[in-house]
Amino acid sequence: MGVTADTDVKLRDRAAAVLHGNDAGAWTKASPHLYPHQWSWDSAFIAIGWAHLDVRRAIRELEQLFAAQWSTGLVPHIVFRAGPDQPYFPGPEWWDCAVSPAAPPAPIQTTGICQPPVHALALRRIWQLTPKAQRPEIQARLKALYPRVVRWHRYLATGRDPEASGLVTAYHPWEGTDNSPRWDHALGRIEVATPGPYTRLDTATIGDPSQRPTDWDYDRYLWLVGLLRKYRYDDAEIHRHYPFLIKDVFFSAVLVAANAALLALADVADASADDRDQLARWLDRGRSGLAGCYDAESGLCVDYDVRNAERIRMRTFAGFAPLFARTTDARQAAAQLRVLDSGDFCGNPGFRWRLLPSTSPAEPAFQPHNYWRGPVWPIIDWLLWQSLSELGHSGRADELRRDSLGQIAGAGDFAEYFDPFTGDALGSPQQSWTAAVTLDWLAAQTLPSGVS
Ligand code: 2M8
Repeated sequence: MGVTADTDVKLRDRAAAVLHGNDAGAWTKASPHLYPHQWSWDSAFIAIGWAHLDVRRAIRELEQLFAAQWSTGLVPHIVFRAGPDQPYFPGPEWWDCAVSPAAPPAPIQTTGICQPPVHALALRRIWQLTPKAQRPEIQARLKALYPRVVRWHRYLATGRDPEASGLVTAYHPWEGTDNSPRWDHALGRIEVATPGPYTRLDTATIGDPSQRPTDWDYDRYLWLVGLLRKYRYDDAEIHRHYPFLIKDVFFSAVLVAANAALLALADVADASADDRDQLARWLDRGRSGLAGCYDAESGLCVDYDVRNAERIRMRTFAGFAPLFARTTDARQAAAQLRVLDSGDFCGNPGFRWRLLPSTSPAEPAFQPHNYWRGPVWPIIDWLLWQSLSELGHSGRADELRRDSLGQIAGAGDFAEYFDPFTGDALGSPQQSWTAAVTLDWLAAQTLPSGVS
């Protein structure tokens, strides 16, 4: 990473201190003030971080999250666990998930939407890092968790893909990349969004509203929650009536990688032949779904707006879905790598680090400070690093790892996101998942080959 081993040790200690600081015992706050509850994909990344400190604590994180799984298999995007002294908006009353018979019983309180399924990747990492002496215990816990993760993937492959297209339908911008310009057009069709009176807390916590979504966005986010509530979070009803249905290529790519990770753990988990067949079918279906969204001209994959029956041609990190899904098509991978390092993405001459921005600087919607509209997100570069390593592009993968560590060390904070031009920290400080992937990156140089 261009810094000394001594600096690495300090960075590791500081990253570990962030996880310990945000640790609530059996689950970890996504960040100390802005996000005081348990978030789904944050928890998966966090478990990867914990796995470098304590594999028991790591698997506990996932067990705790899956304790809030819905009977449909959905793993909710937030499990509300913090007390009233740590407010977050919108809280459980906005979601009112008790309207759904599928929601977990009180006192568990959750939202009714979900986030990308990074969990299987975390489970695999935990197993890879489990010391021999702890293998019997962790294997038993992994075996208990595995069928729940399969159920989660089944929900995504069925409830979220009634067309069996291999592509996951997202219901809400909060299903991962909140104010990404990928959603602008679909949100723009919602002319009247009157969710009722509300007070945001996020802009006050962050202090600089230009780093957060606008009120126009929040009106629509909350109005959509009202509709989901009206349809009692029932997937069939939602698919019949609801206005925001997007085939999300990034979410779908993570599911492909996650299905592969579950297959890799099938022997450890003693998975049934049926589950193995099913996982392999979802994996193939996901790959062909993504192949159908690939635009050879731009070299990027495109999302699809189901309600408006149109492709969403927006140059964002999601366009690299084939890479995130570890595409088996070598020509496609080569084309994607060329676009990745072009001036439209990592190769932009003004960038401080050669990292993947959330939105291309060539897009008119690009804003270098604003959340998912431009900044670099370490977890996204971590997913890309994993994929490139697995695809055999170890040189480029290692550059991503070193630049990511350089960015975090240089900014002096485990920030939520970073300005691509200056490398400055943005959003929430002490973000758990940034600390977690830092721990994984720092350990990567010492892991035996084949582990990353
Ligand atoms: C962000 O989203 C939350 C709502 O879920 C928020 O803005 O309040 C997103 O970056 C999301 O992907 C992430 O899981 C969450 C917690 O880090 O924050």
